[in-house]
Amino acid sequence: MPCVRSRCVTQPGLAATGDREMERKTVSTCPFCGVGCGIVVHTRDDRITWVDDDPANPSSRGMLCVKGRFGIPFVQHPDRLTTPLVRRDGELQPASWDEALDLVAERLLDYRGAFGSFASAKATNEDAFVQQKFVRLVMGTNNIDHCTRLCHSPSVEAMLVQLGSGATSNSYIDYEEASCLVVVGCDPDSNHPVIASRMRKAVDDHGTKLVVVNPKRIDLASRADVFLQPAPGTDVALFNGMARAILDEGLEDRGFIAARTEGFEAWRAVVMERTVEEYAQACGVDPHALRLAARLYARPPARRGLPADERPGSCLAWGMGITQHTHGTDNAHALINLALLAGQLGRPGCGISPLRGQNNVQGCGDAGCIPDSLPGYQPYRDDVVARFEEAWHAGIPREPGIKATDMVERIATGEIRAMYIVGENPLLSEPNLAHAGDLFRRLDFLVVQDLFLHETAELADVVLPACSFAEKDGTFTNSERRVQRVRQAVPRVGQSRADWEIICDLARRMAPHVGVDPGQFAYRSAADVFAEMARLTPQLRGISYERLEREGGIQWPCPSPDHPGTRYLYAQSFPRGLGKFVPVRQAAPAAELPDADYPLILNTGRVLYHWHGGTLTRRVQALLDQVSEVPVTIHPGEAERFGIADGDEVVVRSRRGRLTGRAIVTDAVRAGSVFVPFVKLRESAANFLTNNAYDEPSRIPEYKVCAVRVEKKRPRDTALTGGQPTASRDR
Ligand SMILES: Nc1nc2c(c(=O)[nH]1)N[C@H]1C(S)=C(S)[C@@H](COP(=O)(O)OP(=O)(O)OC[C@H]3O[C@@H](n4cnc5c(=O)[nH]c(N)nc54)[C@H](O)[C@@H]3O)O[C@H]1N2
Ligand SMILES: Nc1nc2c(c(=O)[nH]1)N[C@H]1C(S)=C(S)[C@@H](COP(=O)(O)OP(=O)(O)OC[C@H]3O[C@@H](n4cnc5c(=O)[nH]c(N)nc54)[C@H](O)[C@@H]3O)O[C@H]1N2
Ligand code: SF4
Ligand SMILES: [Mo]
Repeated sequence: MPCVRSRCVTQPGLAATGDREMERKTVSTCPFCGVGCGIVVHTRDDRITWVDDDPANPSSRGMLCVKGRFGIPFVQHPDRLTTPLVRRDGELQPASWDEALDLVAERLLDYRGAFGSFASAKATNEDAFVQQKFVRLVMGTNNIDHCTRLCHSPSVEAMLVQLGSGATSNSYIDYEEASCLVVVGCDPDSNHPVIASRMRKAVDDHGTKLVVVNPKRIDLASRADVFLQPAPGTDVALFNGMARAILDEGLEDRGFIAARTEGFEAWRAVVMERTVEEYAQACGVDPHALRLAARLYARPPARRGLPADERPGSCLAWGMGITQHTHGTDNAHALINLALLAGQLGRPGCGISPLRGQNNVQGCGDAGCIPDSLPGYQPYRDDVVARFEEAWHAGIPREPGIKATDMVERIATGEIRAMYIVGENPLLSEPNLAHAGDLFRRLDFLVVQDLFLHETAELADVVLPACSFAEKDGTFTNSERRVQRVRQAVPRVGQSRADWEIICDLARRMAPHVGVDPGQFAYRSAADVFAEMARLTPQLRGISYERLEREGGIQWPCPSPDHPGTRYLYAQSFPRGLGKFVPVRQAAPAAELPDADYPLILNTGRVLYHWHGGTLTRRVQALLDQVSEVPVTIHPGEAERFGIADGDEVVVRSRRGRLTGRAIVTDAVRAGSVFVPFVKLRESAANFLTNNAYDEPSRIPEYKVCAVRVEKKRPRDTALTGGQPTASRDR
């Protein structure tokens, strides 16, 4: 079976056994990224022996990347939490489930009103649905959020305003059927490898045109017809420039604009304020290349094999390079304006894709783990709230809750005094970790529910052991809105339990004290939970476990049991009616820019072999072997300026902290910047350096730009990592 990219690794701990007949096989879904590849988990004597692809899965079509194929040994790693832990005499010590849950129930009852919860985009839809029900019904608050806040919240914000829905509009098959792909601020080869593979197939087999926009020369750029390498934080200028070029050459889709949109003239007036040359200069790209990119997107030449009567389509895909800025929502508006201008929505082979990150970040939002709406993005409107209250036989709050990044900041004001964190590790994933750590330490009461005792769990008052995707039944929803089954393949590790079961047990203990019927948390199975979620969520109403069993994954919206599911959205109209142009002007590129003391821009992101802070992938030897130190990628010009050679151990410092890593000198990064993934290796982690400055509408942190300096590590710089400011003048 093909392994995406040829970078396969050997698999200690998952060595294939000779006699395959003795093995059991369980069809499930990859627990890493939002592509949602189908996997087959092979087990023998209750141990996972091997993971293979699922050729029948329509999202992955027999492909897997290195993490799906070789990254699963974290499931049965000896570090897994096996019992609840309760802090006694300052130490986390093993406790029974009854002791731990009684304590959590008793303490949380005191904090209704000053409570917040993070849900997990790694856990299932069923886990997420039960958690938001607990927070709303038992804790009486809408203070629930998850990592979407750190991820695509600006995209969702912009799409809701302009279109009325926050999901990817198309499917992976549309990338293969497109005549042009525009890939912006993301690195699919490392972060969505199977999507990258499908995009390469389009380019190689069908002659699809490719435009890549990224300050870093990512691998996919080698296949691009146009590669634009803008200065970080200047995407509004770049996309307004493309829009201006389309208008100058009359390539806009006038029929689409007239029939399907509003606000065109006001938006056009703003775009016309500058010329293509001025826009190109503002973002540091060649104006001819900008014009060419605009032509390819608006009117691509038909790809090979396209029926003569079909209009060639363009897909726009983007990632964190767009969103993780103090003007992330403006960036997303600029992209959606472009799609409306060119009419590249609502047909096969076109559409817009904010590439979703975590395996179930789509589903966690769909299930209602966001502060500003109920399951299915339903607003806190009287009729909607009444429907939930009728189903749940008790009142729920109508005030929007506090967003994740604000919950952390509002620990300082006492608005948040207790937190329940499920399957997230904010003390590696939030920006400015020294600051975040100070805040988390000020909580009165912290519960963490996870597979491992990670950095955040170490501060908790109670730690609850959750079981992984391989030990439970459920569903994940991937980046193309496909709801897919997750099936138990191995027995649970230790006393760990599924997240939804733990929360139900806790909720039943607390319910009688807050006027809620404990029967509301008495589900018999994951299927039971899904059935309730589908009943209350219009776009999932037609999906059931029976159908998923029979038909495989189904793409929402699927409003009725006989509906086949939806490949692409917006064929006839947008959920808000007309698509809305929103004028945006380029703001200052970032909150903190280079100066004499910190002359470089730090761009943070990911590498193929690691997952976020590394809680999972540091425990997979085969992946750790590939990348075991923090790579610091630096431009040759800067390397020379700061006396750094390829392979040197280097120290990177910002006003907030420092890390030690290994230099990779390459002109793939833009002059003036360094790229560091945010995985923690050898105690070094990029988020000690990043800036807790936020985009106003979405409250996403500016992970993609802050000012740093880099120097070769000197012998006396031992164990340089952490969050202390590095020079007295910085204090
Ligand atoms: N291997 C692996 N895969 C993952 C993950 C992982 O941790 N490891 N995480 C998953 C998750 S949750 C997510 S959200 C996705 C993220 O997937 P991506 O969005 O691909 O994530 P990043 O690595 O953050 O890459 C963002 C890209 O933006 C570029 N960039 C930086 N600044 C700018 C800018 O100002 N403008 C533009 N146009 N580009 C810019 C960077 O150079 C980088 O290539 O990956 C998912 N997949
Ligand atoms: N500098 C910088 N920082 C970033 C980013 C960046 O690009 N740059 N990207 C941001 C983005 S896009 C994201 S999404 C966040 C990610 O931030 P997090 O979500 O905090 O990161 P993960 O390490 O994926 O955390 C997932 C946790 O879930 C646990 N887990 C796995 N399965 C289960 C389960 O079934 N149940 C339970 N209870 N736990 C489970 C794992 O052990 C792990 O601890 O980081 C953000 N931080
Ligand atoms: S592309 Fe994503 S979903 Fe597919 S195998 Fe890799 S990590 Fe898993
Ligand atoms: Mo993400």
